Amino acid sequence: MRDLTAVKDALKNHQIELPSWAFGNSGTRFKVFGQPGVPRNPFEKADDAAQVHKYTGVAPRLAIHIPWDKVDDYEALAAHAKRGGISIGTVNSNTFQDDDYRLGSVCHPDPKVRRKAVAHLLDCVDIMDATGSRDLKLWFADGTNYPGQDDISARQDRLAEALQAVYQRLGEGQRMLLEYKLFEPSFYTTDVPDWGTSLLHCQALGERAMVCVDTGHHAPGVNIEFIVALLLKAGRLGGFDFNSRFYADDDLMVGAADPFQLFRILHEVVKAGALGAAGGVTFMLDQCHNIEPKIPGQIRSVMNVQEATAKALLVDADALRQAQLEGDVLGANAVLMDAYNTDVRPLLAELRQEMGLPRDPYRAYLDSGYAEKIIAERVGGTAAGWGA
Ligand code: RM4
Ligand code: MN
Repeated sequence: MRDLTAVKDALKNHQIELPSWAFGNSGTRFKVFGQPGVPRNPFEKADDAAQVHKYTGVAPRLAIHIPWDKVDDYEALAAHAKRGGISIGTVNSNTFQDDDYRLGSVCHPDPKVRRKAVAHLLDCVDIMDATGSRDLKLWFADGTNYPGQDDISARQDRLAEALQAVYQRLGEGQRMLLEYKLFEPSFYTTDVPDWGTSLLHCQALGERAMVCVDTGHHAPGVNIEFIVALLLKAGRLGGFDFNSRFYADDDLMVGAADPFQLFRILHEVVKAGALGAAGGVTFMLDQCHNIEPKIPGQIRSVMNVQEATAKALLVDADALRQAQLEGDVLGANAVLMDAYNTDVRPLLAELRQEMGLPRDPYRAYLDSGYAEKIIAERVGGTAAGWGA
């Protein structure tokens, strides 16, 4: 796609969803560094997310995590978000921070614990009904640490049973996204460790069960764009959790560690025509800003995704196909690299101007005074963070 108007239209319609937890305090198991001005409740998280949308124009949804974002009135939260110009997106479940889940949640050997976990997942669907969310995202910390600790196969049966119960409860138009992760917190087996496991469960469930690809959840060196291409072909790519990593699940800003990988992933998405809303792929960030300021970190991440997407849209598809069919190895590679090596920042600045947005959202936010305002206003109360 080299017609610049078409490229710009595609970029205008490419929406990126923000994670509520990126606005709260976070850290490693060694230390959480608190930052001034951090939101103290989900309403303030929505206010901060609205800022990211205000300056980028392409981040109109906020994903929530339950119980981190538990409120008495979810309709009120959705209405509050709406007043800020955004809406509530994916509802993320959390079955990993309760003492009962020491040996797992939906895969736990004790049916009582499994029932508790399923009840939480069903509560999440109720929340989706109240907020108007489309997607329920499931990530399970379930697994084992030692060979022989539990029965690998029996745990899969327990998982399938729990997923079935939740799938049955989904309302019309709602979907279930099953996220995989190689390891951590479990070190020997993980019950949903890879895309194959996730896909098998989704296929057993039905069309509205889809795979979520978190870009930080693979072994080093795994070719993620290959997985993306296959899931797109199977019609089962439900969404991304974008972030970048140097070692494991680092949750750093997307495009920071390997912008070329992000481009290659988005090239597969663009080729499959799955960039816009009709493609059914949720492009979410799943990141933590442990040492950098949070709202600017989110703005930078959105811009990084936009830059990689713009480059993917600039790939000369005809020239690429031609070179591939002719077996022109170097020519085909050059077509891809030409697009990747294009400086798309002027194009994006122009696009933002056309959309009535600042040419540089990052700078515009810094100059806006919002950071100083929340630091002055948000005094007292408990800053949001993991478990708060
Ligand atoms: C997990 C996974 C989930 C996210 C939690 C916080 O590793 O990536 O998507 O909700 O972390
Ligand atoms: Mn994730």
